[in-house]
Amino acid sequence: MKCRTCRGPAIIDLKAHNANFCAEHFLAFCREQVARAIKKHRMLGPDERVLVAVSGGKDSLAVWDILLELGYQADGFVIGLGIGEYSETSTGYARAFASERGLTLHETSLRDDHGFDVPTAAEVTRRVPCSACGLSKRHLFDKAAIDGGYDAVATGHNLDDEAAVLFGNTLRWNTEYLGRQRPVLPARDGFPRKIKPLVRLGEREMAAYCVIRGIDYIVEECPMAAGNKHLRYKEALNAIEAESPGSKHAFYHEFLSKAADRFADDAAGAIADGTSELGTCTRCGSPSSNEVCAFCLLVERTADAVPVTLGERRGARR
Ligand code: Q46
Ligand code: ZN
Ligand code: ZN
Repeated sequence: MKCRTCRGPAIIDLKAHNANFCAEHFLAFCREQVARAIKKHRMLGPDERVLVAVSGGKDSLAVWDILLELGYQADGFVIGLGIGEYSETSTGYARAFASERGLTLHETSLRDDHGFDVPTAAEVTRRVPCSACGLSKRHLFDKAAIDGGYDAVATGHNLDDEAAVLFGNTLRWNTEYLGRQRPVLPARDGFPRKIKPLVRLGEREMAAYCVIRGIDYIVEECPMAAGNKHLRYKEALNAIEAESPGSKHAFYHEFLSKAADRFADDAAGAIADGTSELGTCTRCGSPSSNEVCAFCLLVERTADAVPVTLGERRGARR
């Protein structure tokens, strides 16, 4: 097995790209894939500042590292979600990554700064934990980016994530989501631009990237992800990919080039409906179609709740 670039011994084979690489040229390949995604989808200008939504997992630390390697001004932001030991460990990896490299990492804690955590919010709202978690992350990342004057928020969503979401949206022909499933969401109405620079790289590549770069990350999945249907979609796509390498890439990227525009009206209609009277949350100042935004309502609803510790959650509905 020889490196495609230098013909030296290769350490990784990428069947989807019909290529093998040595460590040095694999890193160069990853950077090139991110640079191509940024250019093709016009994610960032050369002098723009980007805030990376960091979780402590491989994808978010890798995207931060690659953006810096490509010369972008990238700071990190991590949220303490209060999911027991998982959150403490993952935040620890984010802090270690930043401090070893002298980077700026902004932090907030749901429990310390907002009076609740994800397991308690799930119990109070009687919904899946990812619902309150996703709402909190979107709100806090958006607000941190706007308040900090960043041009965009970058997330570590990779090709496997995006293909799995696309698979779910296609299975149900959820045309509104299909119209919105883009690697870039432009800034609008007080929300920052959102970018996904890893859409050309998969999970296996990101894990290899971190190992080669010496980036320590949390390997365990979030304990609240169990039963998540996206995990099942990923397994299904992995089975197809094993038989037919390159399928995931084609599924997602051909969707972007050939089909996404066909659903633009569905997405535009939904955005217009939801934001036609967009004002400002009277409590936090974020854009909101109601007097009080969904995050501030969650803070209010959870204010008097007895904190739930993991393993104690009962009777929550999916
Ligand atoms: S952290 Fe939060 Fe994820 Fe855990 S509770 Fe769900 S959304 S699975 S990326
Ligand atoms: Zn090489
Ligand atoms: Zn608010």
